[in-house]
Amino acid sequence: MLISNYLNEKVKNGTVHITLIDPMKQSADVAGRLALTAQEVGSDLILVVGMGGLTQKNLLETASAIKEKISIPVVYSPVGAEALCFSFDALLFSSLLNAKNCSFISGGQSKAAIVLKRMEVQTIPVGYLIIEPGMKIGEAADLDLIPRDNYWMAASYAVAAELFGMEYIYLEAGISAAQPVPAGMIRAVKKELSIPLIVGGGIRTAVDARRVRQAGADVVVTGTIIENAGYRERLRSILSALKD
Ligand code: 1GP
Repeated sequence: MLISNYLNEKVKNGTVHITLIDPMKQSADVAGRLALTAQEVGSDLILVVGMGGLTQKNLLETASAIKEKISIPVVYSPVGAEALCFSFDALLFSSLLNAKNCSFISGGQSKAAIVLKRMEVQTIPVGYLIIEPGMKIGEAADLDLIPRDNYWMAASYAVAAELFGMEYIYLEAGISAAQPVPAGMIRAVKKELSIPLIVGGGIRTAVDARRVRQAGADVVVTGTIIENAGYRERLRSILSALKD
């Protein structure tokens, strides 16, 4: 299955939900169980992202534990070239466009590019933009950070990414951000784009999810909510706000 076709079809039919799992935050077995819950509740795709200290072993074990349990696609988004694994259905090939450190824009990606092409790995080109506060990734990348009230700056970067040929734009407030990307910014970016918009970071409740969806997000990513007790119900209420 071509994952970009799968995603495009889903986007045509409504808002897509992605559950983000960081292999460093739980054992591989637990990651598999979380992915299964996400699938049962209605998530469309699992995105594996290792935010810090990801090892090859960890990634391989988590990938196989998740793949064993679920049938929805599992996609890997490498932060650098720290660990690679070919058992994912596809790879988000993201460029962090508002980084000042060029290893986040194209340097890290170039280290893996030839191998990915030779192995015929499906890659989905994504223009990734970090919005204030940005959290951990913001600190690591040394950013031209987009302030929460600078809608023009966000839209300008997003349109530049579209013109570069990216298939998706991803507005990221940061893992565990206190608030999601502002609805006004999502609206302003969406208005300028002809490609789908992914929004993530700080989405904790059904109210957040509905706001982000109504502002124009085509794809909504949540991560942290599955790390806490009661995650099945919380995820269920987010999914109902996105899919009703
Ligand atoms: C996906 O970074 C997010 O874009 C995940 O953020 O952990 O805050 O849901 P949360």
